Amino acid sequence: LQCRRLPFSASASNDEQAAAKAAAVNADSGAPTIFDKIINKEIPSSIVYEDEKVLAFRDISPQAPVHVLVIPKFRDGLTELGKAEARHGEILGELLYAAKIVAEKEGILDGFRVVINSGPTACQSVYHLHLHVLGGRQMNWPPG
Ligand code: TR5
Repeated sequence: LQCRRLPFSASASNDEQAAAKAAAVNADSGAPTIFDKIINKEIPSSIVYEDEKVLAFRDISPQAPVHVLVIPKFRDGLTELGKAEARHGEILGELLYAAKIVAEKEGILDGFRVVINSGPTACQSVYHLHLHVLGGRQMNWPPG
């Protein structure tokens, strides 16, 4: 299994890239993830938006000028979108709406992309459901 990750900019430090790699796993074990530590503020993140259910923070290895992750504060079994059940419908809607709020705050409502990688074949690396909000440059299609 090969997930090719090309940094959009060289701005991420070697330490940041090493941290991102260290956290990467390629299967859903259900174990706590690095995002729990971000939610609990045990490790710092650059928070863009927060409410009682949702947290949005900048990706450590940005693939576009704006690259924000939107996550549920309570994972509740949502390690990946492919594990969603009917009871998750409300939080899934809230995450999508939070993505729009992030796009508005970041000034990219003219065009932005929301991506969810679900499972190893889609290159998911952190098993706590998250939406990538990407923008600030011309996006291309199809995605890789
Ligand atoms: O590959 P998927 O779709 O699972 O996305 C996971 C994302 O989490 C990647 O884009 C990583 O760059 C990002 N990531 C990983 C870590 C991290 C992070 N974003 C912000 N802060 C992070 N810390 C502190 N540690 C990470 N390991």
